[in-house]
Amino acid sequence: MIREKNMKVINATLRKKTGLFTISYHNGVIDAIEPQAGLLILEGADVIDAKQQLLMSPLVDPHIHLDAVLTAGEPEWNMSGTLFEGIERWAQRKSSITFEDTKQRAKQTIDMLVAHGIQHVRTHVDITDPQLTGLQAMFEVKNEVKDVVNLQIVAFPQEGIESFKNGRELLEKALQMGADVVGGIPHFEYTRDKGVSSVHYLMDLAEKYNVLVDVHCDEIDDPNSRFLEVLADEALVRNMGERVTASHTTAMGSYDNAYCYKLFRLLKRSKINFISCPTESIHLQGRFDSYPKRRGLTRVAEIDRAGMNICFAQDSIRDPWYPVGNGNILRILDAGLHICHMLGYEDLQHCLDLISDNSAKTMCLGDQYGIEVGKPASFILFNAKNDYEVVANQAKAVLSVRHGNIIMQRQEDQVQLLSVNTPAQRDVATTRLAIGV
Ligand code: 17E
Ligand code: FE2
Repeated sequence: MIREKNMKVINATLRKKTGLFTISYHNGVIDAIEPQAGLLILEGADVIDAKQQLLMSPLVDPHIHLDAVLTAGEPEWNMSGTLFEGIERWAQRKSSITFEDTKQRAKQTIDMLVAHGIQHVRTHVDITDPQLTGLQAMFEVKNEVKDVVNLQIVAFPQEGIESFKNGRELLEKALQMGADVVGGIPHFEYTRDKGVSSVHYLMDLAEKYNVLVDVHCDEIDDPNSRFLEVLADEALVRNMGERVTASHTTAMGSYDNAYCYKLFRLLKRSKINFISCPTESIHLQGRFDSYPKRRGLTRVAEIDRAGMNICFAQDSIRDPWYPVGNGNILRILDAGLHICHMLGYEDLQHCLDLISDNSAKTMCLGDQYGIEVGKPASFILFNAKNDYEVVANQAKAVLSVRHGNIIMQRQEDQVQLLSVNTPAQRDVATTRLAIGV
C-alpha cells in the first residue's frame, strides 16, 4: 500500500458541480477543495491528474451475504430459482461451512468489491446456526480488511427468529458478540403472528444493544405480506427511523395502489431507509407467475420520488440464490434503472446516488462519507465525466483512494479496431471507443 504525505488531485470533475477542481489532502484527511480557472498541467509524485474525469465518494454495497458467496452448486444447484429453494440449498451448505472456508470466500469477494471502487459494505451473516461459525469468521474478516473496506455486520436469522429452534437466543447472542446491525425475516416465519412478534422482538433488541436495524422484509410476491407497515410503525413509535432499513420489500410490487397510497404516508413519517436488490429480485421473484409475469421489485422510482431514501445492492455473488455476479455494483445500477423504468432524463442526472450517497445514508456513515474538507480522503475516479456517462459507457472505477492511500488502480481496456483501413482511421475509431461512442 502506498503511503502519502501532502497529496492533491488536479483536474477533477465533481458530481453536481461545474468546472474543474483541485482536492488536496494530507494524513488521510481532505484539507482543501478549490475550483480551478482552467486545466492545470502539473507533474510529480504528490499529484494525481484526474484528466477531467469524475471524482466521487467511494461506492457502497449496503446489502450482501458474504458468508454465502461463491457456494453456488455446493452441494446442489437451486433448480427452481426461488428464494425458498435457495434457503434450502443454503441450509445444506451451511451444515458444512468452516471458519476458514467462510473467511476465504468472504475475503476473495471483498477483493472483487474493492476492484470496483466499493469501500463500505453491509453484510448479512446467517446466525441460525448453533455454533455461529460464520459470524465468528466474519468478525475476523472485518478486522483483517479494515484498511480497504468498512464492513458492517448484520446478525441475520435466515431461518427465522420465532420459527427456528432457539432463534431468539441466537439473535441476542450475536449482538452480544458484537454484530453492528440486527436483522429479521418476518415473511418467512410460519405464521403472520410470528412475523409480527419477530419484528417487535428485533426492535427491542435494537434498543437494548443500541444497534442499527436491517430487515429482509416482504421478500415475496405475496400481496398479503405486510410486515413493512409493522416495521415502519415500530420505527416511528420508537423514533428510530433513520437507523432502520427495510430490504427487498418486493411484495410492494404486488400491493394495490389504494393500500400503497395509505402505506406511503406511514413510510414517509417513519423516515426508514429502503434497499432494493434488482438483479436478485428479477431473478428470484415472479417464479410462481406464468404470463403476465411480475417484475418482483419494490416501487423504487415511486419511493425515490416521494423523497424517501432508497439505494441498490448486490445481495449475492454466486450463491444458492443467484448464480452470477462479479462485484461490479454498476451492473446492478444498470439493471435496476432498466427494470424500474428509471432511464429518464431526470433519473440519469443523479442515478449514482443509488449506489453512493443514498447507501451511505442507509448505513448511517455520517462524517465518514462525502467529498468535503475535514472528511476522510477517500474517493474514486471514473473513466467518465458524470452520472449519465458512467451508466451509458458502462464505465469503471479506475482508482480508489482510502484515507489517502491508493488501494486500487485499474488499467483501461485497450481496444484496436483492425477492420478499418488506414492508421489514421484506426486512431479515430480507437478514440471513439475509448470515450464510449
Ligand atoms: N437470504 C434471503 O432470505 N434472501 C436473499 N435474497 C438472500 C439470502 C440472498
Ligand atoms: Fe439479502
